[in-house]
Formats: sequence, structure tokens, C-alpha cells
Amino acid sequence: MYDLEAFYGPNAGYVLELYERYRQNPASVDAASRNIFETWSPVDRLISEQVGTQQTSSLEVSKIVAATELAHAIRSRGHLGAHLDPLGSEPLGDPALLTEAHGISDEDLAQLPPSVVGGHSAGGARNALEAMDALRALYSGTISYEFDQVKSPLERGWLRDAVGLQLYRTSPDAVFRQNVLQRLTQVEIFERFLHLTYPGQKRFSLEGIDVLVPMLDEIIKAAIDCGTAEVIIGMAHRGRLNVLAHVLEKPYAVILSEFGHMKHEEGVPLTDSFGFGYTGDVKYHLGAETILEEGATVELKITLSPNPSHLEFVNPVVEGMTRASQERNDHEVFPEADVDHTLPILIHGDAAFPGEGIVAETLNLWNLKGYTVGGTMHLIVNNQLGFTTEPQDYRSTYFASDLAKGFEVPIIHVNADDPEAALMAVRIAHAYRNQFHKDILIDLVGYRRWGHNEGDEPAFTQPQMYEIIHTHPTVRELYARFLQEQGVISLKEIEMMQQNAFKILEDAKRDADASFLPFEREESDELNGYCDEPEQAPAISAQAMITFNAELLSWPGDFSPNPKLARLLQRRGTTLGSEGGIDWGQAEALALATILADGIPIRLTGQDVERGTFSHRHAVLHDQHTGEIYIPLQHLAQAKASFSIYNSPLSESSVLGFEYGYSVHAPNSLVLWEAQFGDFANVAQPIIDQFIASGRSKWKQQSSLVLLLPHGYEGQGPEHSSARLERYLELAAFDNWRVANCSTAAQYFHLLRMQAHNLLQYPRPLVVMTPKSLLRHPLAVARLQELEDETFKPVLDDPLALNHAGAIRRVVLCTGKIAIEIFAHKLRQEVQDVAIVRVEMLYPFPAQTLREVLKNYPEAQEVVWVQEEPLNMGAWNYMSSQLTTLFGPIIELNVISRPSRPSPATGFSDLFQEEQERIIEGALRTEIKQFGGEYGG
Ligand SMILES: Cc1ncc(C[n+]2csc(CCOP(=O)(O)OP(=O)(O)O)c2C)c(N)n1
Repeated sequence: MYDLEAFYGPNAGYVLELYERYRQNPASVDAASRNIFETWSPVDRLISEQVGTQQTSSLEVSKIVAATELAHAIRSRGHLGAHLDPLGSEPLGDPALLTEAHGISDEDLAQLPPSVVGGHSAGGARNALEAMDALRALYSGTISYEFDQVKSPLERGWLRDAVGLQLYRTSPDAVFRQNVLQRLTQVEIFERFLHLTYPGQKRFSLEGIDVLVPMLDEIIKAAIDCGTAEVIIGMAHRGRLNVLAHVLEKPYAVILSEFGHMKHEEGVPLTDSFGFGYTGDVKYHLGAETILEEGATVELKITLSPNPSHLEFVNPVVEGMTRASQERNDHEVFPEADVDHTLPILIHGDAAFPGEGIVAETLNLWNLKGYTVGGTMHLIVNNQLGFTTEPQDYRSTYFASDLAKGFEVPIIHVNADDPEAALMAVRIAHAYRNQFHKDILIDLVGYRRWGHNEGDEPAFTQPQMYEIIHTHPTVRELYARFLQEQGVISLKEIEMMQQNAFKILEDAKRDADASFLPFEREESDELNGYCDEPEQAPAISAQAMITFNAELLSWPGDFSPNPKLARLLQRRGTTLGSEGGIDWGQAEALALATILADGIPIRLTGQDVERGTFSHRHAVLHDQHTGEIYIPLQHLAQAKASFSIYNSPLSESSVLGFEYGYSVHAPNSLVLWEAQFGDFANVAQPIIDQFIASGRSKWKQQSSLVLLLPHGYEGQGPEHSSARLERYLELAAFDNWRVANCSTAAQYFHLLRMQAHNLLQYPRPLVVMTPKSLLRHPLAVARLQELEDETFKPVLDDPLALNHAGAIRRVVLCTGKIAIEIFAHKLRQEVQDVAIVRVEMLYPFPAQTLREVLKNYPEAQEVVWVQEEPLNMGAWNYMSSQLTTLFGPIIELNVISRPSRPSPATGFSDLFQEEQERIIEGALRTEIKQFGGEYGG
């Protein structure tokens, strides 16, 4: 039972040391160990078996201890001595990897049995020296491993066996090898062809990491074998054209015509496409989809997500797409996810991976219930440079992959000039993901044959490195030579491969030159301008809402929510009468219930959304005794779709990117993301700018993602006030999204229903400024009748002013909370000549409706835009141009706001109060023409 083999690895060294101490002095070890050692003499037995002596000296024991420690060092730190760089730089090394550092020599090892080394390496070896050499080749060759960060012993054991027992090293037959060479030839010739045909044009060549394509082939093969239905890939510019051509099967002719033509159709300049809302993107950002078929059966769908220049920001988007692809959401609780259905692959740059924080944010999602996708395969295409910057200047750690260790991700490093090792890395990685449904990373170390792009001269900044690269054979050449030596292929066959690959490209070029890239014009001219009102959702009967309300306020008999909360919620049972009182939270719950009853799945996420930052939602109830949860929206008799709600991790970029990806891939789901406060959304600015605002225009990517952004000035200081409405309005063009700021719970109810209703027929992201103090404001609450009879109104006229419309001299236009504060102000009842008109849908700009509203006040002499934000923020800049176009020639236009400022709000509550009062008074007193404007702006 207590065989040395059982203490394989570090334990063996420790046990032998202990044994040595016992042999010197039995009293120096503890009683339990003494008991074992009295009947156990493994070393003696080992030596006698292997070396033929009956007795071991203490010297021999210490050598065995040293040998086992060396073997352990190689297993755990072999990657520090691995030969990963195709350009031949020396590895960092580690003293523990040297035999002599353990006080022994090769001669000593030659005297010891191979079982001292243990594991697979011992098999077939005649002594410990041979076994140690085999172990070194395994862990410090052109492939190496870092597994110690994996906490689970089961997984570590699996990984060690995968390597130690060589479970994924297949003995490649001739056909396999010829196919790999064929692929490397296609990859290289493609790049060479582009280089020769379009000199200087950017393509971000893959050369130096060519093996990426056969690696992706291998993953796809493994995925098909496992019955995976979809593979979703995210990658940046490097090698993208090659991946598009060879993995996504984008025809060469199409790629070549993108290089060749500066216009889409003969005689139609590119700028004409602007009229249709589609402005396109550069070729090395484009996505693609392909379906691999075997006969009549679909084998696998492969999706390459489009991505912006912003490195790594596509990562969470791919994760969200994957999650959407994995979920079935046609039943009313949480969706069922099949993580084997879809495999995500993220391809990273070696500078971007440690440098861009979005990588860490995305890695953090892997084990979170709202975000997990059952493991992502990560590949770093490590060309040892970031543009002109070298590793010592762009990362603080030795390996590009070190960040991933903090997330317990196993890492395989491999030299990109060894295709067979790279393919083995992929097999291990895929099998691990398949077995444990966790992330795994391959650090593929190669080089970059040209400059960062093809117009760059790399010798300006890396002269020595490029001197080596210029004479370094390509991986195809190296592998072809190796196969020739192995007798697998002849020189003539190798040359034929190259000629054929070239010929296919030449034919494609001829096709590309003979035709023009078809310009995909959007059929509908609905894209071409403003749309006042998207289609309204059908009405819901009061009775249906009464039923939903009762269900939302009930829970199982043995479930005990916090009594204070239960009382609070029960108040919602009294608000459906004629006196009303439906607040924001209740209106939202009712809207979501009706949407679920329409069969539309809902996913709502964000920081603390389950309760709601302002304690207004309470979508998830907690039993105060058991901690169990109960989600009323998952228990509606009429619901036909899933309701998922998750508190998100403390991140904006990754979680917003995730929801964007989810919404793109699940177009029939209502996906909502709520910021804790609207200010924080700017942490996710690239996701907003590069995806949500422009994805449709660049890539025809459709999303109906809803952003709920708490916004409003309540004296809470520079943050927690503004969701920076101006940013969303500045980005609004070509009907790219909707930007709303509702002033009542009823409007919010109808807005959500309208968004759900338009998911498929008119998908657009929706940005909503949501309230804080309005959440329970008596002037913002709804009556059931308003939910039943009304629909969303982009503009709300002033019911009071309409009674004496002829007396109105000033029309105040405003949006959101400030309107309610003006209504609530003591002057409001006194003032007879001011109408307060609320713009609830800011974009698309409701021009026609506003024109009609102004006609209601024939004696009006001025229109004043009133906002609580500083003049240089809020809606003013947007509104001023829209209103000038609309009313400029016919009426005076003024503005009341805080003065222009670099910070959105003051931190002094007295100043806040004074300014707020001046804004509201200014709105209601016609003698005040401007406030705020005089300070600049
Ligand atoms: C967020 C972001 N910052 C800066 C850049 C500019 N940029 C483009 S490529 C590049 C170097 C990337 O190096 P690496 O990640 O190693 O990928 P490689 O190009 O070497 O494949 C930089 C800095 C960018 N595209 N995105």
C-alpha cells in the first residue's frame, strides 16, 4: 500500500526525506510515520530491484530524494525551460530544472531506476537519466504546461495524465501530415499572394503564426465529433483574412474584390451607401457565418463575430452570443442551457491580453451563473510584439498568459513552428473544456514576419529580431522539410501543393476583377431618416393585469419573505383601483408579466438588479429562514417564456458587452441591462460606441438591447446625477437607436411593451434615462386605466395649459424628472401663460408631433428648452439644432439650464438647491429668458 509510486511527485521527495531521517534516528519522526517505516523499505526494495544491491546507503537515499525533487521541478516548472520561441531565444530557466542544483549528476541518475522519475516517462527507460530526459522533452520541449493554479485535484490529475500519459499525442499518419502541410501551404500562399498583388495594403498577415488555421481546423473537428452545433469565434485583426478565407470559407474572390475595389458598384461612390444607414467596415473587422454540411446533415455552424479596432472588447460579446445560443427559453423559469451545444473560441493578442482590462473582466464571468458558457477556449497568437512595443514594455509578467492564472485557467504554451505539438495542445484543450466545462488557454508563441501592418518597417524598431526573421524559414518550409525527411512527401509534391494554391488564387483574382462586389442595399427606406412612432404594442385588458398583479404578490404558503418587505409589496395590491398609485417598480413588473405572457423571453441583468439599486424592484424574494429564493415573474400561469434575472459582477464593459452579444444572438428576447447609476455606463464606453450605437451601421448587426440608466439631479454630487444623456443623443443618427426619458410610470410601462413588440419587426437598441426620485413620486404614478387604454406617447402635452391654450405665451419643452418638479412647484398653479410639454422620446426626434403640439398654442411667443443639466450637457446641444430647424423661423428659442461645466453636478447641496430653484422658477416666469447660457457653452 505504501509504495513509493503512491507518493509520486513532490510527496515522494518528502516521504523519502522523512524516511532518511527515520533511518538516521527513528525517534526524529512522528509516531505514525515510524509505524509505517518499521514495515516498509521502499528504497531498499527499489534499489535491490533495479541496481542489484541488498542494502542502500544514506547517500543513495539522498540521491533518490534529489531525483524525485528534480522530476517534480520539471513537471511544475518545466515551462520556464521550454523552447517556445521559434526565433530561438533562450528560455528564462530555473535553477530547480538543473540536475546539479539538486546535488546529483547525470551519472547518479544513470545509476537509479526509472521508477524514481515515475509516470509515463519511466516506461521504456532503462534508468532515471533516460526517464528524466523523456520527462524534460515532455515538459520543456516545444510545448509546456502550467497547471498548478488549477485548484481542483481532480482536474489537475486529469491534466497531468493528459500530458504525462501522452493521451492526446496521436501518431500522425502520412495522410494527416500531408493535410496539415496542405493547410499550411494554403495559409502561406494566401498571404504571399496578397503581399504580391496588393503591395502595402493592410492585411495584418498571419505569417509567423500560420499554424493557427490548422489549430482551428482541429478544434472544429473535435467539436463536430462531440456533437457541438455552433462554434462562435472572436478575434482581432491579426490573421483575420486568413481565418475568414480558410475557416469561415469566405470565397477568395470576395476577399480579393474587397482589396481591389474602392467603390461598390460601377458609378456608385461609396458615400451613397450612407443614405441607407449602412456605412460598412474595413475588411479585417468583418464577421461571417458558415454552415458545415455533411451530405444533407448540418454538421456545425461557425460564426465569426465582427469586431471593432478596440482590442479584446469583442470578448464579452462572443460570450453573450454563446450563452444565447446555448439557452432554450420557451418555459417560464430560468432558461435551460446546453453548454455542449455551443463552443466559444477567443483569439487574443499577446500585448492586448495582459494589457486590456476587458480581458480580466471577461475571464471573471466564467463561473458566474448568469454568464457561464461552460468554458471558453482561449488562444493567444503571441508574436512577441505589440505594434512596435516589446514584452518588457507592455507586460510585467514573464508570460503573456499569466493573467489567466488568477482565474485558475490551465495554460499550455506551444511553439508555433511545431505544428504537431500545436495540434496536440488543441486536442488537450478541447478535451478539458469538454470534460470540465471550464476555460483553458493556449499561448501560441510565434513571430510576426512583417511589420505591424504591411506598410510598416519593423527594422526601425526591432532591428535584431527582424534580422533573424528575414532568414528564418516559414513553418511550411520547416514542416515540408521534416515530412520529406520522414519520407511522407516528395519535393515534387510539395512544389505542386504550392503551385495549386497559387493557381486557385489567380483564378479567384480573375473572377474578382471581372465583377463588382454586389452592394447590399437595404430594401426599406425606413432606415433613411426619422420615425416618429414605432408600432405600438396591442392593448392589455385591465382584468389580465389584475390577475398578473395578484400572482406577482403571492408566494408559496411556506415561503416567508422579510415581513417589512411583504407589507411594502402588499401595498401594490391596493393600487389598481380608480385612485391609482402604481409606481415605477410595479409598472415595470406588470409590463414584464404581460411580455412573458406574449411568449417573449426576458433577461434582466446589472448590478443589484434583483432588488433594484433603489430598493424599488424586488423581483427576487428571499425566505428569511431558509435563504431560498422565489421569483414571482417565473410563476405566472399565463407566461410562455423564460424570465432570467441576475445580479451582475461589478463590471460595466464586460457585462454590457455580454448583453449586447446575447441580444444579437437571441433577437426574440427582451434583454435589459441596468446601470447602478447612469454615470457608470461610461466605463463601458467602447461597448456603447463601437457596438450598440454603430453595430447596425457597420455590420448590419441587429440588437434590441435596453439600457436602463438612472439619471436625475437630486443633489448627490458630480456622480450619481447624470447618465450623460448628451452622449447618447450625440451618437444618434440614421435611426440607430431610441433614446427615451419617461416622466411617468405609465409611459415606462408602454415603452417596455413597445420595445418587446418591435423586437423582430423593428429591432433597435433602446436607451432609457430612468428615475430615482420619480420612482415613487405621486405625480409620476399610474392608474390601471392608463395602462389599459393608453399607449406610449413620444410627447406629452400639458393638460392644464390646454384648458386655457389661448393665454399661453411660452411653451416650455423639457424631458423627464424636471417636468415633474415644475408641475410640483408652488408657482405652477399661479402661472397661466406657460405650457409644460414633455419630450419623452428624444430620438428619433418627434418633429411632427411637436409641430402639432405647438399649433395648440397659437399665441405662444417663445419656446424654452429647460433642463437640469449644465448647458454643455443634457439634451440641449441636440435639441437646439433640432428645434432651430423645426421652429427657428417662426418663434424665439431660449434655454434654461445650469451653466456650462466640466463636472455634471455640484457637490454642495445648498448650491444644488439654489440652482434647481432658479431653473424651475426660470421655466415658469416668462420674464426670465435665459439661465445658464450666460456662463458660456
Ligand atoms: C483598445 C485599443 N488600443 C490600442 C489599439 C491600437 N493597436 C492596434 S494593434 C496594437 C498592438 C496589438 O498587439 P498584440 O495584442 O500583440 O496583437 P498583434 O497586433 O501583435 O497581433 C495596438 C496597440 C487598439 N486597436 N485598441
